Amino acid sequence: AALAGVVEYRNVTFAYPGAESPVLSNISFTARPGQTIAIIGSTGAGKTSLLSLLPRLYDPAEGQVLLDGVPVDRLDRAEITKRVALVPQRPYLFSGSIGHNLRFGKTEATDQELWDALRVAQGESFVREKKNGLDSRISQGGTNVSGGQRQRLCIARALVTKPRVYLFDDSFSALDVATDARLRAALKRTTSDATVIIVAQRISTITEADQILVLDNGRIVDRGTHEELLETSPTYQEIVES
Ligand code: M5T
Ligand code: MG
Repeated sequence: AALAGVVEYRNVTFAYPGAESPVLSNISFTARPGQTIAIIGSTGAGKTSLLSLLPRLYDPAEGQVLLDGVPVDRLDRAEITKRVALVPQRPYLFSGSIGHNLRFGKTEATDQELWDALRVAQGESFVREKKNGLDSRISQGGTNVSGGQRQRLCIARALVTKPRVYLFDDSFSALDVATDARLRAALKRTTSDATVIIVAQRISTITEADQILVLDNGRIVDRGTHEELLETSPTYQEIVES
């Protein structure tokens, strides 16, 4: 299908503007609809930078990032936004109601769509417990919700847009292990034909990924399933043991 959501990075090298050395070198991988690709690696390895190239927060110096076979620099930005949802590492809530925050990517979404997204994101009960539900106010920067609630609201916000591709940058780190597991199981059910790329710190978040990319110093040093990497990748073993 033409709008399937196939993501391909082809020999991508990237340096931040003004920086001397690249933060990503020769990155190649493909993520297909129905798949979950996980990216793991120590702090500063380049995980956030890698994700940022698909929605074109930056463009690579060399190589190509393709969406459904088309280099993203040839796509309309609105087209990319419609198909790709990035849940950033520091998700942002602005002052306004919860509903207003959830409709950020799709202003015409119905209340039902918001509740459906909240249910998947494990945010339904804490929003229901608030006196004003979806009309409850969030203060500037989301300071009146917890870190885990903020993560779940931002995941729900992404779900509302029903994208073809989800990019989760460390989006489950503030959740306890049980909530993390429930959320990902619900996500898998509702996004079963979407392409999912997950950056994670916690190994339990990614053990079921179809492929795990081990990023070290801007390079993919190993790739495989959890079981394969346990056998073959010293870098992965170090992360598992840390
Ligand atoms: C990789 C540098 C950063 C690091 C390298 C976001 C950002 C990063 N960097 C910049 O110079 N400018 C920027 O705007 O790039 O950083 P990362 O991609 O953020 O790494 P990570 O996501 O794997 O790390 P973490 O801590 O989120 O696990 O040298 O200084
Ligand atoms: Mg990061």
